[in-house]
Amino acid sequence: MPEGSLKESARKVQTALQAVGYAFEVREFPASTRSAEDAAAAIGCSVAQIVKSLIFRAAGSGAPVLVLASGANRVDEAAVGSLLGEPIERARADFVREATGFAIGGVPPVAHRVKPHAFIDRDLMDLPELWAAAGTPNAVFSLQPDQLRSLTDGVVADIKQR
Ligand code: 5CA
Repeated sequence: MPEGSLKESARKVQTALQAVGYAFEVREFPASTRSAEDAAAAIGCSVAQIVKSLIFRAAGSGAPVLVLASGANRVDEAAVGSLLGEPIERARADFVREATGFAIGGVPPVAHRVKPHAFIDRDLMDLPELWAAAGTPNAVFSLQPDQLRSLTDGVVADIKQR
């Protein structure tokens, strides 16, 4: 889709990706991509290939923490807290918007207002192609696991609930 026709928040993501040298194409779908299940259905990929960009709040410092999890997994918050060195808690919607500049349902892995600490679910690294949100509940882009790592400076770890 031509960049000029994207919604403002999706264009912000497209521009940020291009600025760091990636030729990713942000795609908007008529159907919702608000949840991992919605996104997988709209794209025609597996739920596991969807990158959930989840925002937590470090309990002590109040810093935003980005957890990039496979759509098929639930996050073990205690494991992330151990890696970070302080407990984390689920962020409220207003904190998500404040820290990232995006609303829940469209939070991308990149282009956040404040660059967060990032952790990547190891399961994502085994998949050839991933899809992540691109700023709105209808926008996504595809990328490879190594690109997710370099874009976010995320630490790859075992962070899923077992
Ligand atoms: N666009 C899709 C797939 S790319 C997407 O953003 N999925 S997501 O999983 O990364 O984001 C939705 C997540 O937001 C939910 O899994 C849930 O963890 C979180 N969420 C939903 N409602 C709230 C809320 N009220 N407060 C905090 N987090 C919420």
